[in-house]
Amino acid sequence: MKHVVVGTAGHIDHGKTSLVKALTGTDTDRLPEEKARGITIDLGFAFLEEPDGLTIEIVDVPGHERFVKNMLAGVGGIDLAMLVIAADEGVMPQTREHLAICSLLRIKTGLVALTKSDLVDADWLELVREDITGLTRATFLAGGPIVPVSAKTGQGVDELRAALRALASAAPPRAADQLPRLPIDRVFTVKGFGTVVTGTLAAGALAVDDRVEVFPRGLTAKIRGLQAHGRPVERATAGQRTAINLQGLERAAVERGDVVGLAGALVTSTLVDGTVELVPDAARPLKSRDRVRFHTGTSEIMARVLLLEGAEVAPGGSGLARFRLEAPLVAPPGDRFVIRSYSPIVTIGGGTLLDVDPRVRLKAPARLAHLRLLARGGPGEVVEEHVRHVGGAGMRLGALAARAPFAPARVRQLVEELVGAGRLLAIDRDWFLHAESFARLRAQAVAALERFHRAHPLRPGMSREELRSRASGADERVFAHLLARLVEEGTVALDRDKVRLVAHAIRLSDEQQRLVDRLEQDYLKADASPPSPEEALGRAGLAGGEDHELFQLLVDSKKLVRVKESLFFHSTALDSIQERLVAMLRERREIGPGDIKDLLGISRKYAIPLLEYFDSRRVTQRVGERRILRPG
Ligand SMILES: Nc1nc2c(ncn2[C@@H]2O[C@H](COP(=O)(O)OP(=O)(O)OP(=O)(O)O)[C@@H](O)[C@H]2O)c(=O)[nH]1
Ligand SMILES: [Mg+2]
Repeated sequence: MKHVVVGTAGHIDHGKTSLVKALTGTDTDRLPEEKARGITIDLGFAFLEEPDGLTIEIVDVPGHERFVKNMLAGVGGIDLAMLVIAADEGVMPQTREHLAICSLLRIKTGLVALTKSDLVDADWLELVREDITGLTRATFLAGGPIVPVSAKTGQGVDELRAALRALASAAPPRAADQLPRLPIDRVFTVKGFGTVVTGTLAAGALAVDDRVEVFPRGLTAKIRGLQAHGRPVERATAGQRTAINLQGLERAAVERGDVVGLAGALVTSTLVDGTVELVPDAARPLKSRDRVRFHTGTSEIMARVLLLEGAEVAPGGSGLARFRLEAPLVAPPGDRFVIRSYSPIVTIGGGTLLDVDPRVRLKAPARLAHLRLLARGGPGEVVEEHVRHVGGAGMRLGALAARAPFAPARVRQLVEELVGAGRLLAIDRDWFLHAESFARLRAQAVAALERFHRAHPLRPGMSREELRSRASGADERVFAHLLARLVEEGTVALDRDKVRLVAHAIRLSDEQQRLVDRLEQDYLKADASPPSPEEALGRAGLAGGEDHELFQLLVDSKKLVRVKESLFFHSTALDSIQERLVAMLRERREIGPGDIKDLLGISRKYAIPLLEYFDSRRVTQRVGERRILRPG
């Protein structure tokens, strides 16, 4: 089963709708106003089912210059163009504009239907044919079929159908493995069913019961039913005209231009970067700050241009540009867009989306390098560039798939290759960091540790949390990964929550060593009645409290143990106190605070904190006011 979408194009009244009717039997002008005025206003849809499983979907567009906006919504999703030119009038303004639009959208193939041929003679037909050859010379229609036809007499209709079939058969099939995306072109309600949206499924596949989202509105819904050509189907694939019945969604909440995709899968953005090119016959150059109408898919959004490579783009020229959109855009990278000037409303150019979620603050040269790589790089380079671009935060696979112009499975494959080549680093199964970002984080961490050691030569290391915020503010998972790597390679050592460079060693001057020894001796001698840090430091001729770096040195090396608040004991003293306490408890089974006072010859000031300390160390257990040895 292959679906190929054909879009009509051409000047008003040149016979597009009549030709679609002659080909398919369907009158695509449905609106009463269309019937009354004899012109097409909005998109119409018909199809041809060929015996070999080929379906040719036809989107009929209006030719009136006031409805080019609708025409753009229709041709956004087509595979081939049928440019309809009336033989009696020949090439007219919208013939040119529609052809330019199809060219800007990079439609690859198509033909010219030289219609109303019943109204002219053979000589005239030949003249018009020459004109058309001139018109299409440098376009995708160059050398393509020009089929004289008449919707009135039926002459040439079979030849036209055959030519369409040949082109459709040769058109490359659309990839069904891409993220599904259906730009909505119509919304209506069906009694008893609720909201139905229709559009051409631009990529991927959708199935009944899929959880979808209407972007950019953030509305989620379940697909209750799918229809193609008025028949229910379980699954719709790229290229198919599809009607989706959305469960639990208000009709009023959805509009043409919105996009149906899998919940959470697509990027919504008001800032996009891409290439831009101007049609050769544009009336004036494109300048930064110009306000334009930006068309992709079925949407039209007002936007301001910011040119990134010079002050202006001349007619026929091109460059890189940023568009600041006045409403959120939902379009995949790689998509083509068309721009029309704000006033007069004429098509002036188009381009390719390169980055649909660009970083706002980035120096101009870096931004240009980034976009040039996205424009010209191979698939692996493009994927790598996206991950490199986000820096130390790394990127989730889902986010990457929405920002890179490849199918999700292909993105995963490319990422895995890059991990294998050491260009990317896997934080987990679907979270990746660029090797350069990782190297930068690593350098920041090492530099922060060096600075810390220089500023605090007597401290054993930096707190892990402080390092994380100083070094980069890296995400906890990324930071854990970084630390593990640094430990593994032998650069840093981790002692509980303290991180230090392995190369760092505490070196004391003779004087510092003498003072530390003196402090330690003081605590050793004091045994079970230790001084306060202030007292001990004072006796050594130093000012300060427990934060004093020489004092901390004894705490860090575990020679002094904090029993409570600023009450420290020498560890040797504490061991001996514990031994004596345990011995006494073995003998007496239970003791009160007075007993320990007597045992150690200390005041209540020390006795109570010591007992609580041993309780917390699970040596003793409190029973009322008394202690017993903790069983086990
Ligand atoms: N003699 C003759 N008249 C035709 C032919 N095809 C269309 N017409 C007439 O041309 C007029 C316009 O035809 P449409 O098919 O509505 O033209 P259109 O291109 O769809 O017009 P828009 O959608 O408004 O741009 C109608 O009056 C048709 O009857 C043809 O092959 N021969
Ligand atoms: Mg029409």
